[in-house]
Amino acid sequence: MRKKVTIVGAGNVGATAAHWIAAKELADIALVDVVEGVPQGKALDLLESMPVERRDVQITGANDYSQTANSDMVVITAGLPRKEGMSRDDLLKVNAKIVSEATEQAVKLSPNCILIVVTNPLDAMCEVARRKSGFPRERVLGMAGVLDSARFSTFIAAELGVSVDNVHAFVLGGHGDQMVPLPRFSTVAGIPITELLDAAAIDRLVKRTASGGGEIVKLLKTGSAFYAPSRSIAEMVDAILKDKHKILPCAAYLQGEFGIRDLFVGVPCKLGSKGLERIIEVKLTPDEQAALAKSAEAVKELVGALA
Ligand code: TXD
Repeated sequence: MRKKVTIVGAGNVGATAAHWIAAKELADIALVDVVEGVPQGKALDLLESMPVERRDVQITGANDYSQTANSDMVVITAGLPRKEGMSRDDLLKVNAKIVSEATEQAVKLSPNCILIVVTNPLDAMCEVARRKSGFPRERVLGMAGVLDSARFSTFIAAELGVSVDNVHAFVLGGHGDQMVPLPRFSTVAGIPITELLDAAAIDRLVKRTASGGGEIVKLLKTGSAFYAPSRSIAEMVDAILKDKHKILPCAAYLQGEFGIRDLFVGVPCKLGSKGLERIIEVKLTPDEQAALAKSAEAVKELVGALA
């Protein structure tokens, strides 16, 4: 039987993730959104592109969860953007309610699914989904690290004038400005970038990566990045559905790894059909460890404000 992926939130990120997943023929897709007609319309439009693409994938859209039953994976992108006059905490609470409801509804019909949380603030929303689902940590992951490392890779490749295919960037920590890039583990054709770029250049690329989301928001004016985020979701879906045992940076619930406990933080994760198979721990320098601890502290604060 074909695999099935539910995507909650048929906005920019959710609908474009559906596009990548369908184009790669990874799974049938059920799109869910609260806006009447939008998940139905986008699902039908995408379905009608499949004969041209020559892919056999079923794509449905609905305002309820009836078509999501028995999904192998559920991706949660539902949420509201921050509006004027809204504090970070207000947004946290609004999106926590949305993610909590989405989790509850989705896991009722797909009790064995693997959850991928995308909604911001990412690491805190992962905790909401973990609590609500009651799933073990193997089946609750957050997408952010694949995106952050893709942005870092883009800038490294451009700086050195080499193929993106040669670049492997390594990031830890929370999403966006909480990111902890590790240049000594970021390589070009196996060579650490610390051998190829001076400290000032690396610092410049790191800063651009950490504010990569903001750079896109500034250009778009309305809305935020969605091509790279949605492609990053498809990467995690591919690794899991194809049982690839692929190591990708993801938000995972740490249980003492990297000296952090009971918190979602971005770390290298081996992904396979069971979801999280293993967290890959590396020895950090005191500076890197301190940056990661600071990143974890920010997540802890947000999780504390959830109650
Ligand atoms: O790296 C990352 N994790 C991120 C996260 C990268 C990019 C975007 N990131 C976050 O994903 C972003 O901050 C948002 O919290 C989500 C979704 O971003 P997107 O750009 O797709 O936002 P949209 O276009 O506003 O889409 C959100 C959709 C919209 O269609 C709403 O109607 C829908 O969510 N929505 C709901 N769907 C289902 N159920 C409920 N309750 C609901 N509420 C809103």
